[in-house]
Amino acid sequence: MVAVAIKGSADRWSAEDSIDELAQLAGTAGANVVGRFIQRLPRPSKTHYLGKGKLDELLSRKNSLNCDVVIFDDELSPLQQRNLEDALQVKVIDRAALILDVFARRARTHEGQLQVELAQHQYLFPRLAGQWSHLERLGGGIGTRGPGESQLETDRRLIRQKIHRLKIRIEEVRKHRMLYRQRRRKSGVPVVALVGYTNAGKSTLLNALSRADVFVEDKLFATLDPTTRRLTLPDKSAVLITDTVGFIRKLPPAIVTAFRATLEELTEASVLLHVVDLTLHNAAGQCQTVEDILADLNLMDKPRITALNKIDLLFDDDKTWNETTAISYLSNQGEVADKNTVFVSAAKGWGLTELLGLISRTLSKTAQPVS
Ligand SMILES: Nc1nc2c(ncn2[C@@H]2O[C@H](COP(=O)(O)OP(=O)(O)OP(=O)(O)O)[C@@H](O)[C@H]2O)c(=O)[nH]1
Ligand SMILES: [Mg+2]
Repeated sequence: MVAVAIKGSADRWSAEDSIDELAQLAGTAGANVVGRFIQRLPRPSKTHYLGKGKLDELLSRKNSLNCDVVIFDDELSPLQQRNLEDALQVKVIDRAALILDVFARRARTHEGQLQVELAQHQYLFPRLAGQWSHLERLGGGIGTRGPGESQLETDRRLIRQKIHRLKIRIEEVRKHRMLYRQRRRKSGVPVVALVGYTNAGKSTLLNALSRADVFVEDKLFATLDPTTRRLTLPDKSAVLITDTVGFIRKLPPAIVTAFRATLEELTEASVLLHVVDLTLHNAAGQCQTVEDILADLNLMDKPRITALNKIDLLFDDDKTWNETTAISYLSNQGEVADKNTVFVSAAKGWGLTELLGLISRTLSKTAQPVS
C-alpha cells in the first residue's frame, strides 16, 4: 500500500488513516497486505506519483517483500500507472480500481451490476491507450503504427458501444424507479434516507427501526442497492426509510455517475438521516467526506438528522451500562449541542425512541407538498 501525505494539507484525514482504510478495502477484495509506504510531499509527482529516491526505496521494499501487486491511495493517471509498472515491474492499481473491484464483488441485483459495469468501463476507457503503447514498448520497439494501434481502435470502439448499451439499460431502470417514486409521492408518505460512510451501521439501523432483514456485514460496501421499509412513527404517521450505498473517501467519479439512479433516491427524500460511527478515532474525517459528497450531489439544503451510532462500544467496561445511563452520560459530556443529533446503538436498539421522535418533529417542520 503506497500513499503520499500532502505537506501542510488541511484534510481531516491523515495519510495513515487513509492507508489503513485502503488496507481494509484490499482485505475486502481478498488481498493480504504485507507492507505500507508513505512519502510526505507537497503534491504527488505527475510522472511517478512518488519522488525518484523514494521510488527506488519502494522498489527494494517490493523486492524484499516479494508482493504481487502495489496499490496506490490516489487515482493514478494512465501515465503514472505506466511509469510505475515499468519502474517496479509489478502490477500497479489505484484506489479507484480497488473500490470498483469491491463494488463488483458486492453487486447483487441487476441494477447494481449494471451500474458497477458502467463505472468499470468508464474507468477503463481513458486508460486503454496507455495500456497498449505500454504493451508495445514491452514488446520492444516495434513500428509506431503496428497491429497494437488498430487493436486499440477496435477495443475503444467496443468499449464505447458497451458503455452506450449499459447507459440505455440503466436509463430503463431509472425510469422504472422514477415511476415508482412518483407513485410514492402521490401517496404522500414522506421518505427518510439513510446516508453515511460505509460500515457506519446504516443497514443495522434500518433493521433495528423496522425489523427488516437487510444484509449487514462488518465489511465495506455491504449494501449497494436501495432498500425501502415502511415505519409508523410515535405520532402514528407513516414514513418510508431507505438505505442505500455508503460513501467513502475519494469515491471514484465514475461510480458517482454510474450510481446516479441509486443516488437519486436521496434527492427525493424529505430528510437525510446521517449515520456516523462515533467510535472511530477518525469519525470527523468520515463526516467531512460525507459532507463533501452531499455537497457534490447538491443535497446540502435537505433537512438533516445525525445519529451518532455504536455508542455501546464506548461502554464495554465492567460497569453495567444501559440505554438510559449511557445516553445521559454522553449527553452530559456536552460535546453535541446540536438538537438534530441523537446518540444511538443500532445493534442494541438504544436511542431509537428519541430518534423516531426527532424524525417526526423534523418532518412536521418540513412542508410536504403532495403533488
Ligand atoms: N457494536 C455495534 N456494532 C454495530 C452497530 N451498528 C452496526 N454495527 C456493526 O457495524 C458493521 C457495519 O454495519 P452495517 O449496518 O452493515 O453498515 P452500513 O452502514 O450499512 O455499511 P455499508 O452497507 O457497507 O455501507 C456490522 O458489523 C454491524 O454489526 C452498533 O450500534 N454497535
Ligand atoms: Mg449497508
